[in-house]
Amino acid sequence: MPRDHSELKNFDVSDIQFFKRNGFLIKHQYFTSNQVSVMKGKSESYLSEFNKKKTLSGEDFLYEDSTSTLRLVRNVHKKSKFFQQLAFGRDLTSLVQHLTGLKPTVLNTKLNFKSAFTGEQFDWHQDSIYLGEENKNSVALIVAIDEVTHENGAMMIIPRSHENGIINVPHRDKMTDEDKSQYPLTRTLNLPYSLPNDVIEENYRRHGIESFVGKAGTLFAMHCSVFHASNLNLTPTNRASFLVRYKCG
Ligand SMILES: O=C(O)CCC(=O)C(=O)O
Repeated sequence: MPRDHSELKNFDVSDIQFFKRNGFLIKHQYFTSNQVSVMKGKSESYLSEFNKKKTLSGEDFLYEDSTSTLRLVRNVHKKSKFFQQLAFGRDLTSLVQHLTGLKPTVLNTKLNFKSAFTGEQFDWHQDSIYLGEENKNSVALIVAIDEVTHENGAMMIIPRSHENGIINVPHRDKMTDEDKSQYPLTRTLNLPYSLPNDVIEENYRRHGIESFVGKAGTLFAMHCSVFHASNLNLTPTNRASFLVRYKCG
């Protein structure tokens, strides 16, 4: 997918400073509407395949807790040449290199669907606890395939929370009653490691919450130790995104 790299050439040193300090960055309209419509077609083919067969099997296909809606597809770069080229291509890898000063390697990829009416929440968590200590400074790039609004379950992040490093939290199946009382009553089954309320509260008091909102084609960059979450999507609009995590250095 050829792209004009002029934005990268104009990449401001203040973008890099902002990312280093806050652990995130938003680049609006990073991809053109033509590029986005190709991505949208490719991501919707998973949904139409699902609707045809009413199932897509394999451990990479994950469903919402309370409906048969497709929640996400893991390892899309192994299933689709298009997403492979996007994940490994210069559009994204050169951005990560600019932000971190380090050579990125693709760790994994995902399509998150967050479908209209049925897309469920992601509890507060850090990606780095799933990636391991050796990958704690990885970077996630998230491409908005649909417009992300405050209403349709935008990702919320706590700026500067990557400064905490990895917070050691218990697996949900190994929690004591005391541990459980520190968490929201309703939790998604899909995230065994999530962050307790007091950790969120302390960081929120210091740095607040920002939302990843933007039109389709916006690019969100996030340090993988940043605390983040998202709500249900009760709107009639889908909110799909393509996510790549890069190990840096
Ligand atoms: O897309 C979202 O709402 C959240 C995604 C997320 O937190 C993740 O994939 O780790």
